[in-house]
Amino acid sequence: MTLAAHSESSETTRTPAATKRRLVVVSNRVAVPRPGRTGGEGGLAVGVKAALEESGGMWFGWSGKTVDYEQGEPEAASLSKAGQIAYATIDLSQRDYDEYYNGFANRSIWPLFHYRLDLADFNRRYLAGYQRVNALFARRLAPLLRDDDLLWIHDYHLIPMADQLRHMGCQQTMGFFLHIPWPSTEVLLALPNQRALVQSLCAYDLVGFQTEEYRKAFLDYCRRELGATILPDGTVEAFGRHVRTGTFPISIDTEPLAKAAEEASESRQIRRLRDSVRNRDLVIGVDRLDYSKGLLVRVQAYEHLLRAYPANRGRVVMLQIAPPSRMEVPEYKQLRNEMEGACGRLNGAFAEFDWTPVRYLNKGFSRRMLAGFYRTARVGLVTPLRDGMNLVAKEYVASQDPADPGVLVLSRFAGAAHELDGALIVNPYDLEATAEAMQTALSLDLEERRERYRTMFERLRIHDIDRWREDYLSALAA
Ligand code: ADQ
Repeated sequence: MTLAAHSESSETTRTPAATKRRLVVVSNRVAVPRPGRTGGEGGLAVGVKAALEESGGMWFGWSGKTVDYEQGEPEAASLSKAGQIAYATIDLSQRDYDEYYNGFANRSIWPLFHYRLDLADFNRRYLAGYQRVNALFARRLAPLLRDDDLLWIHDYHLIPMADQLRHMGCQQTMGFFLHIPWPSTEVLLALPNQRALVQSLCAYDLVGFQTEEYRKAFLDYCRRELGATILPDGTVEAFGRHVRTGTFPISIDTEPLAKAAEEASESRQIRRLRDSVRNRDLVIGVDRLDYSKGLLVRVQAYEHLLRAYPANRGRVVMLQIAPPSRMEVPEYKQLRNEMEGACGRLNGAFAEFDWTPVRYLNKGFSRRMLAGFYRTARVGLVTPLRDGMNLVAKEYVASQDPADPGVLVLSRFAGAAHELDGALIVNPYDLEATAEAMQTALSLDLEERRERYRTMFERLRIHDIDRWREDYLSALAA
C-alpha cells in the first residue's frame, strides 16, 4: 500500500500520537507567541502550530530578526517555552536574509515552483547564501538534538538541511514536507542546481507532498534525471539511500473553526460588516499579497461579472483582504501597485454614490474575525494560478452556516481542488468562465448549496489538521 493510499483511509484508523518520541519541527520562521499579535501568519505557521500544540515538542527556526554580525555570529539558539512547545530560534545577518530568504527561497525557488519562470532570478550569490544558512541552521540545531528525536523539516527554504545534518553525523529519523507545488520535470530543469537540490532531498527518510500530482512529478524527476529506481510503494532508491514518499494534504482545525465562525457571527464587528453590506451579496477573497494567488485575474473576472451580468451592479460587494508579504522582493511591490491600480480603476468605473463594488484591505485579522467574514460571504473566491494546497478554501467551507451555506469558487490549480469537489472549479486564466462561475455561485438554490457544503465539510471534519499530523508522523516513525 502506498502512503498516498494510507492517508485516504477511514476515520476509524485514526492513530493516537504516532510515537512517544520527541517531535522537533524545523521551519524557516518560528511563530513564537507574542501578546497582541493577530493574523498575518502564513499557511505553514498556522498548520505547524496547530500540529505542535497537540503533541508538544520543539520548534526550531529563524526568529524573524536580522542582526549585525560584526561582533561575531551568536553561538547558540535562544530558547523559550510556551505551553507544550519549546521554541529555539536564531537570528540572521542582513546578508543571510537577503541571499537565503529574499534571494534563493523567494526569488529562485518560489517563482519556479509556481511556474513563474518569467519572474525567477537564478543569481549564484543567492544559492551560496541558501547553502550557508542551511548549514548554519544545522550547526545550531545539532547540539539540541536527542538520539531518538523525530525531525520534521518544513518547506522549500530548508531542502538541504537533512543533508547538512547527516554530514555532521546526525542519524535521527528525518522527514521533509513541501508546502508548495513540486513542478513538472520540464519546469524544474530550468533551475541551475536542481540536481544537487534533489540529491540533498535523498538525505531524508520521508518526503511528503500536498497532492499525488506533485509526488508523481518528483518521482518522474528522480527516475529521469537521477536514474533512481522507484519501488512500487513510491520509495526512491538513489545514492545508496531509500527515501519514502507520500501524499499528505494539509488541512485546518475544522471543528474549532466552525464553532469560532458561529460565535463570531454574533460579534459586534461581524454585525457591523453585515450592516454595511445590507441586503447585498458579499463575495470574499483572503490571500497573502502574492502573485501566485491570482489576485489580478480575480479583480478582472469580477469586472467581467459586472459587465456580463449588470444586474449584479449595486447588488454585490467584493471584500478582498490581502496583507502585504515579502515586500523587499521587487515583484511583490509591483503586484501591490498593480492591485491598487486595478481596484481603483474598477471602483472608478462602476461605483455609485451609495455602492462601492470592491473593498480592498491590506491588513491582517484574527482567525475569529476571518471566520466571521467567511460566514457572512455568499461566495468564497479562491483563484490561485498555482498553489500547494490553499488553506483559505478549506477555512471558507468550515466557517459556513450549515443551514444557509455560501458557495466556494475554486481554481483547479490549487491543491485543495483535489479534495473540495463541492466547489465550482474554475480555470482562473479564463476570466469569462470565472465570471460565469461567480454568477452560478450567486444563484444556486439552497438545497444545492447545502449538498455541496455537506460533502466538503464532512471531508474536512475527518481530514483535519490533527489527521494530517498523525498521518505524516506515523508514516515517518514507521
Ligand atoms: P500560503 O501561501 O500562505 O501557504 P494559504 O494556504 O492560503 O497560503 O494560507 C494562508 C493562511 O494565512 C490562512 O490560514 C489564512 O487564514 C491566513 N491569512 C491570510 N490572510 C490573512 C489575514 N489578512 N489575516 C489573518 N490571516 C490571514 C503555504 C502554501 C499553501 C499551503 C500552505 C500550508 O503556499 O499552498 O496551503 O502553505 O501548507
